[in-house]
Amino acid sequence: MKIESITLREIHMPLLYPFVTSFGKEIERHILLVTVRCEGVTGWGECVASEHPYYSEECVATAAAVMRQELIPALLGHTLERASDCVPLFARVRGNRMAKGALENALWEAEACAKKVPLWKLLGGTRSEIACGVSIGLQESLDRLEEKVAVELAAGYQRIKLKCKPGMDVALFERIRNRWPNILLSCDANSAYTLADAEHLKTFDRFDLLMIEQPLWHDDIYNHSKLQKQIKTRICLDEAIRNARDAEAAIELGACGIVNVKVGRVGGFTEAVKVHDVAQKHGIPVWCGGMLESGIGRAQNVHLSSLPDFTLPGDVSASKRYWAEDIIEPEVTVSGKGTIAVPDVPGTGYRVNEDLIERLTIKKETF
Ligand code: OSB
Ligand code: MG
Repeated sequence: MKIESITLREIHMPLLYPFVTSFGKEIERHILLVTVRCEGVTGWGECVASEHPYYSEECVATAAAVMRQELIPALLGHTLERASDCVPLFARVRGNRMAKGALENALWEAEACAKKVPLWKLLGGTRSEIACGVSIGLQESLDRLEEKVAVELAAGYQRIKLKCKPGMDVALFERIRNRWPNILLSCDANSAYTLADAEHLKTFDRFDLLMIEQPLWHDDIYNHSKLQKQIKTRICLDEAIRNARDAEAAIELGACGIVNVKVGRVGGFTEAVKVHDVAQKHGIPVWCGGMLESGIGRAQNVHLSSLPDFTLPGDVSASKRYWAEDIIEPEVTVSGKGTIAVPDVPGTGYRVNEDLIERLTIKKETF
């Protein structure tokens, strides 16, 4: 695959509902998209960085700058055998994994199209449908939260994840557990607690949660291992797992019993598969996280979720939960039993709606 040109653009997409977490509120997504053209095929990639560097250090402005200044020049003109060959080309740029992931994933899509194989096959996937859960942001009231959960359960979703933070935790779990004693329920603190909250976090055990996601510092593994010794509920690490070495360290230290794999957070499909493999080797289940992706990232998450150790429902849900109109056709849909069929056609099986993307584009540069 000779890399002939790359387009970088920023689109703005209003969310159907604001998404509120312990670190902030999102009303409209600012999304960087990349298009890589090589010898007659085109691959699209989505950068999962947000407008603000609140979930991670990266944001739209830094990712665009690093792509423009470093990553795109490192790629242009090269001929790659396979998408993962971009990893050494990017290696001297430290961090900036979401920026790298967007370009790498576009190359995987291009490779799948060039070889006329489904993306899942290229990644090593084994399942034809994936299990879906939802992530429910902080709500204004418990009544509103309960209504939201009822809607998602009626739609068939197999796991409900509640965002939480100090002062908005036990009361939420109590309300939802009382009404639905047997559902798969988990929570995500996005680093809102410290080890001084260990006694309080212990009280979560009585709600029989599938996991508590990233309770402590975003960059911490060691303190999670201390916390895990004090609580029964399994810890799932999200923010703290940047690569397969982190996953190995976290698992061997006993810092988590479950790993959330976000392809952008770990820098692209090559590393995401490695994280999966490390967890699988240790008997630790993984699931695919979400970053409020547009259809491009969402479709790629569907394919990643088909790997064998993705045994828990992911945060990969229907396009219509987030967007009035998604930028792919068909949009991602979820069956009444909370599953998504993994398209078994060359590429991702979703077409990119370029007209709509043009209308949503704020900035565009071609290199
Ligand atoms: O921590 O998983 C998270 C969204 C933005 C940033 C971080 C997270 C999330 C979600 C949303 O939980 C999951 C989704 O895309 O549906
Ligand atoms: Mg999370």
